[in-house]
Amino acid sequence: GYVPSKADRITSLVSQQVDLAIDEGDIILFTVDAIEGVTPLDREIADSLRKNGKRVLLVVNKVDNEKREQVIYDFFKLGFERIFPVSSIHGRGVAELLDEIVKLIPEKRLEDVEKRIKLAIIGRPNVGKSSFFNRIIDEERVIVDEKPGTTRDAIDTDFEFEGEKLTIIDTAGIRRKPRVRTDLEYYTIKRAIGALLLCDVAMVMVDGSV
Ligand SMILES: Nc1nc2c(ncn2[C@@H]2O[C@H](COP(=O)(O)OP(=O)(O)OP(=O)(O)O)[C@@H](O)[C@H]2O)c(=O)[nH]1
Ligand SMILES: [Mg+2]
Repeated sequence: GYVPSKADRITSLVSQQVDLAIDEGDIILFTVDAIEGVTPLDREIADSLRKNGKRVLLVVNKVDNEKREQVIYDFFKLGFERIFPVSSIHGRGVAELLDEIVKLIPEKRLEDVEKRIKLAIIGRPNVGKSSFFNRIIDEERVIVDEKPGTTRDAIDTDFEFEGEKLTIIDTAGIRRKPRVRTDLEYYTIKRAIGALLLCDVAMVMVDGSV
């Protein structure tokens, strides 16, 4: 039979985390690091994102000055049509990105006017996802509430931009070797609780042999 190689297993762990993280959002903000450049893990994440049909915007963070604009072209390697250079520290490019996000919304809103569009920030550790999250909510501070994730640092915050109701979600950094017990379990448990809240009858199954 088919024996997955170590490389396959590593890839699937990455795509597993990508799938779980993107499930959280309607629009995915795939964040990469201009100082580090394109890394193999960025490529893996990009490949996993392509397999999924969600709308993805490539955000190149840490573009703090014009000089650094020159390195962003390298990120076209990741296969996205457009690149959004931002600096979470200085705030460069953030308004342009939010404008683009708002442009993507109308189609969705026709279906359900009350639906909040969820933006999920995903990417490998240390690219500046949390800094980017903070920058967005600081700039557009019409925050309704902030919900910390259980044990993970996954946090979502409601905010408004140009009259649009949005939610932004900071997710755990995607790793080659996820901290399975925390990163993956967080989403699994969250989903199980979600199902429990939606159902009318919950069946509890126990192991009679113990
Ligand atoms: N120069 C520069 N550094 C930045 C920028 N944004 C974030 N950083 C730095 O990048 C480092 C990581 O930032 P975080 O926001 O914690 O990164 P993260 O992606 O949330 O990391 P994980 O939560 O571990 O996945 C910190 O030292 C930040 O100060 C930026 O726009 N420019
Ligand atoms: Mg973070």
